Amino acid sequence: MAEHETGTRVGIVCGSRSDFPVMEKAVEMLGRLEVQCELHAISAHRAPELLVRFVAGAEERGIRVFIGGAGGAAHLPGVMAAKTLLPVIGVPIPTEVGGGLDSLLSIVQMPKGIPVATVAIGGAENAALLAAEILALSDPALRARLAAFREAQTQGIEDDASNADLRGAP
Ligand code: RP5
Repeated sequence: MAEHETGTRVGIVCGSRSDFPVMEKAVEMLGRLEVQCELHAISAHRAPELLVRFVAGAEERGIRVFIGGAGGAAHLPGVMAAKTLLPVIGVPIPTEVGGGLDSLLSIVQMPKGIPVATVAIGGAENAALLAAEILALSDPALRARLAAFREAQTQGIEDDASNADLRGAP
C-alpha cells in the first residue's frame, strides 16, 4: 500500500455526541472504501479552542479532508473551514426545526471567502463519498474502489426483483 493510502486521511468532527448516530454513517462508508478516518465530538461554541487546535494539527497528521456535522445554529463546519485550507464538507444534522432546515441553512449559506461543501440534511454517506472522491484525485486504488462501489450500487438495482421483467430489455 502506498504511503499516502495509510493513516488517517479524513477528520470528522461533530458538535455533540448526540450527532454520532448520523455521523457514524460517514465512518461506516469510509470504512467500506478502506479510507481511515477519525471521529470527534467537539462543539464549536462550547470548546472553540479545542476545535481550532484539532484543525490546526490535523494536516500534519495526514488528514486531507474534513467533514463537519452540526445541528441548529450549525457554525462548526464554517469555523473549521476558516482555520484550514483543506476542503471541509458540511453535514446538516436533523433537528426539530423543519427536520433540520436550521442546520442546512446555517451550513450552506456561508458568506463568500470561506467555502463549505454542504450535503443534504443527514447526508453523512454522501459526505464520505465526496471526501473519498477528493482523495481519489491522487489515489488510483481508491478511485478503483469508488468505481466498484458505483457499479455494485447500479447492479443492486438491476438485480432488484421488481425489475425482473426489464432484464435484457432494450
Ligand atoms: C449542536 O447542537 C450539535 O451539533 C447538536 O446537533 C446540537 C445539540 O447538541 P446537544 O445539546 O445534544 O449536545 O452543537
